[in-house]
Amino acid sequence: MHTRKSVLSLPTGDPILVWYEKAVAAMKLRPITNPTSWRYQGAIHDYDPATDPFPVAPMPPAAQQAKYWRKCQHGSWYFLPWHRAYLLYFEKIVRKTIVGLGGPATWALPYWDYSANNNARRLPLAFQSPTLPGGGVNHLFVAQRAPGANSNTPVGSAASSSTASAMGKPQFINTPPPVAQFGGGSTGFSHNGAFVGQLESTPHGSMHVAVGGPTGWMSAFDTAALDPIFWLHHANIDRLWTLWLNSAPSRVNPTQATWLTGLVFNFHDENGVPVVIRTNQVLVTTAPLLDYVYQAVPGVAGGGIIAAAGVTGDTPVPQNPAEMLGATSEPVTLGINPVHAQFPLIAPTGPAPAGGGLVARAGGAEANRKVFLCLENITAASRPIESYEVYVNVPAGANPSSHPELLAGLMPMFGVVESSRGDDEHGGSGLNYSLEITGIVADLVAAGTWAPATIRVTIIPHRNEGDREANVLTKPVQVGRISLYYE
Ligand SMILES: [Cu+2]
Repeated sequence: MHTRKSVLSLPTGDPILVWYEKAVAAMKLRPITNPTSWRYQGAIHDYDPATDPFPVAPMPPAAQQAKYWRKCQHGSWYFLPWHRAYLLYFEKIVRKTIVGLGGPATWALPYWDYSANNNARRLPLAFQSPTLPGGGVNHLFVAQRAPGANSNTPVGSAASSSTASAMGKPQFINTPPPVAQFGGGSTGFSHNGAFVGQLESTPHGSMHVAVGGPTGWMSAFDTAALDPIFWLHHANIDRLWTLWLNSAPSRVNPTQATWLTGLVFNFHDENGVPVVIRTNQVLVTTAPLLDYVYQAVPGVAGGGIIAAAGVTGDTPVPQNPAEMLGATSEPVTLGINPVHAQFPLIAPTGPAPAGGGLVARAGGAEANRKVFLCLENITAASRPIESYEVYVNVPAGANPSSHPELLAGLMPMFGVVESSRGDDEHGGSGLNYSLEITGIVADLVAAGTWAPATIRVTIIPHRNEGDREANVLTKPVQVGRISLYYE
């Protein structure tokens, strides 16, 4: 059994990182026509000849590219199982490469738990320097990252690394019409798609852009996996899936056959041989094919080896149908300055969580009603800023940043350009987020400041704490519609 360890627990010069660097260097030397090469592995996630940092001929045949490249699953319930399979074969390729170089067959991918504390958001030191301690090129270094990322500044913010919202979701599958749950919505093949699940949004998307900044590789689908930190980031996301399942008996994976076996994932194994794998084959990480567990950070609750809980079972049905109480009537264009969108709300026909309902949340039919803000069809023609912060009912004239209690959440711009393009692999409808604001509305009701007939949404750029002055938004982002739902 292989153990994926926390990179935070590895001392400088630990063999896990030393051998990872050597393997990345070796994989970079392989031509892109070799499925075990660094660039081929990156192209499996996404590939765009227009943004390829190293365009060179020859390329793999078009039919091979069509079958294996540009297959990352986003905005979908396939997000977690597809990326688990992607990491699995990548790890096997790296391990075989390491063994070929004389390294240990016990090697396993480390994970980056950036949520552990504020210092944990510093990029691991082994990735920051362009040169190795003994001289020579460090192949874990990438220049195309957020300002400060390679000079030991914590990337992102406490908000962008927070797992609280994702881990608090009771269900895996997004609830219709647009309520984000843990794992994403029921879709077909989805290079980008419908509403993301909460884990895919934050911390996944928000930490992608925290590392990549406005223009770096980690901020776009087609370059993200070229950064060696990508794989440690996704190992952490994969670990959080297991932690979520282990956190309560009621937290279970979907049972639908379409999720379990309906989509075939095509990869190459460590020998460059084509393999086919489906969701139902990656649900238990201790199964012979996967053969790994996660090691928790010592001293953290639940410390010790984390074995996979491949739990599958029925998910509870929401008690109330969702109702839309209001929406913007025109698209909203985001910029560098705060943008406000105010729209009227009708009274709900079902039990009301707002007004009297939320006050009585402790019991009765209203107890389970929740309030969601949905932001749909978020598009941009070129790369904008990392993320936006969405606030509810900030008092007129006030600085939103000084009202963290009114922060509904983040809208990471990871993949916004790719998902705005209307080509064969991309829907063209942009990103879609839903943010739960039940707690904010309840607090406003309790304070007597909630006006049930209107809501005012304020959206401002969110930047890495370390480079607030360095990044300036230059490209506009459009939000097709903002709406409020009671579930
Ligand atoms: Cu990702």
